[in-house]
Amino acid sequence: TKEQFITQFKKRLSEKYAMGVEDASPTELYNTLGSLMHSAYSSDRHHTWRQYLLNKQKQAYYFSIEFLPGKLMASNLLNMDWLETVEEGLAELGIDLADLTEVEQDMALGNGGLGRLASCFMDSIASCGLPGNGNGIRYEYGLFKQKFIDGHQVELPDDWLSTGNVWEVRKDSKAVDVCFYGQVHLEEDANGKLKPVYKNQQVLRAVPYDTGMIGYKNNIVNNMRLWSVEIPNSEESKYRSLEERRTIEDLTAVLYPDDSNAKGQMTRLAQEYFFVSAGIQSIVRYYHTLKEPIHRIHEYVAIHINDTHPALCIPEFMRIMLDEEGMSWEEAWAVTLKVMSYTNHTIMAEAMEKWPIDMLKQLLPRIYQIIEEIDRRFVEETELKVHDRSIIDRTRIINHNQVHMAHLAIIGSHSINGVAKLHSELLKTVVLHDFYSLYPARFNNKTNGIAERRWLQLANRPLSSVLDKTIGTSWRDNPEDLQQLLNYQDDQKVLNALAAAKRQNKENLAALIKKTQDITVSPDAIFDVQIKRLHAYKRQLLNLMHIIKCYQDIKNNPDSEFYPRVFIFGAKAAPSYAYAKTIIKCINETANLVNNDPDVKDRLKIVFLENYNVSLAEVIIPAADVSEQISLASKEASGTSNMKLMLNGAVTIATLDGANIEIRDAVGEENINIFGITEQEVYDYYESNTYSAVSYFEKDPVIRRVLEAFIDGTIPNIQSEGREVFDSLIRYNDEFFVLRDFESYVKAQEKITECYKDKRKWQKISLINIANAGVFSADETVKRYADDIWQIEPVTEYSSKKG
Ligand code: TH1
Repeated sequence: TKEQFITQFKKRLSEKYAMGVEDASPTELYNTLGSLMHSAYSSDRHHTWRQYLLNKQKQAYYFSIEFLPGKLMASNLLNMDWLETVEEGLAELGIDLADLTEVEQDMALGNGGLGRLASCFMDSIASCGLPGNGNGIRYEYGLFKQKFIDGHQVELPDDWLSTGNVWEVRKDSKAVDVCFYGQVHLEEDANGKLKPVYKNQQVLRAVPYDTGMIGYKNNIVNNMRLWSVEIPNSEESKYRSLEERRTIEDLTAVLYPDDSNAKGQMTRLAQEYFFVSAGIQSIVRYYHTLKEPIHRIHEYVAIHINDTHPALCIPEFMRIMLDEEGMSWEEAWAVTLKVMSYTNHTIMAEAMEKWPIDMLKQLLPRIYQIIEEIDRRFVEETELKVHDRSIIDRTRIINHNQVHMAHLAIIGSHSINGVAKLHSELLKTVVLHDFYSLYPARFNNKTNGIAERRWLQLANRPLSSVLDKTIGTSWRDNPEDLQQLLNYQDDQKVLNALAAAKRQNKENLAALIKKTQDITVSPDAIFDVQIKRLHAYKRQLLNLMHIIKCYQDIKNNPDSEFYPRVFIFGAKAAPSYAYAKTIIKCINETANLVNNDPDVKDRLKIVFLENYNVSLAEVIIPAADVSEQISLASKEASGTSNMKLMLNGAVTIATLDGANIEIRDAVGEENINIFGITEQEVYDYYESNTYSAVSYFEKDPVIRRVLEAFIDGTIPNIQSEGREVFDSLIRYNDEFFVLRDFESYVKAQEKITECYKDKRKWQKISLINIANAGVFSADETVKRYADDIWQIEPVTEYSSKKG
């Protein structure tokens, strides 16, 4: 109760800081609340763990080199069913919960969609009562903080642990050793079995930090285990200089900020092996406590490989089965295949991870031997199956002095899935077609999903309360119940209430924009939002070109009617991705020009919010009117901001790419704005080699005028950047067909403006989007993973109540 909470809170504050509420800072109050919550869910956590152990339940382990939870306090309070009580209790003490959550640093151990998906899954797995855990790296520095200086992106370190972390628990007793480098050879042991003998290995200690993943009002608390590197006591004498120690500690120091762009670096490879080896060792160690025979481990353990970064799970698991558990190759391979499953998240060629043989051999000599043997057997086996030998060349793991990680992941997994229907189809028919012909039964689709509790209940309180009043509260437990909203699509009172909630969120975002960027925007304008990593294929440039066209239209005809719009961007560029940074500079300079031009009369505003992250997304998404999902068809595997924006009532403008197609199917053609060429047309262009960007420049005066603005000084301060953009389109023939799609994009934008002017029509479309967003709940997605891939089951009612 509220009274109990107040008593406990004051007591804890006094114990921790010897202070009263009046003297404590927000940080001290935050830490006090966090510590109180931690004590409260710890018994559930222990109990959940005991249940899994006693029931010997099969558990899934989600291996991901990225997790992007954002802030945990509010979502933990919600899931613990403490939110209201704590808010009221704190209010009584004169404290605003929002001031405390403000103190929390975003946990940003991921780049974008892939890492955020992993965290949405962690929430949903626990909320569905499923036995599943995360395994990853505890980076000391998360994704860089982005600043704009003269319109350029500048990266600053994200020292997120400097203020402590109330949610994690260091588990010294669960630490394991991970070995690198050295030499290895095989020797026969007493039983005539070949065993590896190592020389000159580097031994590092992996220390786990566990964070409870709290289920939604179900008393289940799963675990996200993140590993940190240390120098083992036994090795202390070896690393005497500060520099030597530093190179070791670097292993878990920073997250690689490359989104879908593999980077050939030893530290990255060592990171991959480090968390894979530590995770698998701790799983096998736990398995032995069950006292079940090792050849049945697949009945108790499922390991999921999130993109190829953890693909070394396969040879590492083999290594332990062979070298430590004494299995034969055939036995070890049989269980490995049953344990492992893999998700592919992109078809972009440059994201296909490959490592030079020499690097792998040097860093992980035993693992390399095992990969060689997997490859040898794959070739031997496949030769018997196929007529056309060239297929082997295209599918084997080791080729052209490189180890192909996707091939390793596919050959060693019983399930391979894409993340949206179109993406999974393209895997089968194009990108992984050879593998599909070898192993058709392994391929399946699991369309991504989102943690709807965070993205609606927590992020959008005004909308949540309208929903409660209109359709009751069952949607909070069962997002599919949002469908009931469809009964009110012609109810003007409900439509008005939804519009009022949107208005409140827009005012909130407008205030944030004023505070952080000192730009005044009107909530009467259309809020048009594109939030995602900056990447050429995502085509922020297409958006910018349309904005420039609007600006030129206004300049040419200052008194013509132009419906006010605010174009809002949030995006980080990989620090090494020069072209992406160029686009950022161009958007920022265009913003400077447009926002300060008196002719515009505030009808057009451009806001590029700095440092886009989960917390900022929670403010932007509820305020969006228009959702920009404009990647070149076939390039965006799924997208997930598309789902979050739809759930919050934004109307989508989209190409037929990724999950946009499934959004269209859910809302109907009339309630989404589709434009642009299809994936088939993209492939036709590749095949016929007939695309000519310059012809659009020559024949379309609008395109010509817009592109000239990049190089003729219209937009100031982008001499080199404007030229670079211009050349990318005209000289290098526009790799992502921006000019091809421009005209249909402009038409779709004009349709949006017309539609928005008809308030009632717009509100109805917005309602239909909210009502149909339930299908994208990550709860449903993880249940499909659980049933089809992991074969894990929820804790039973009976055993979960015991205790
Ligand atoms: C993203 C995809 O680009 C996006 O379409 C998808 O919705 C999301 O994953 C979740 O499935 C990817 N992020 C990365 C990051 C790295 C490498 C590949 C991908 S694909 C580092």
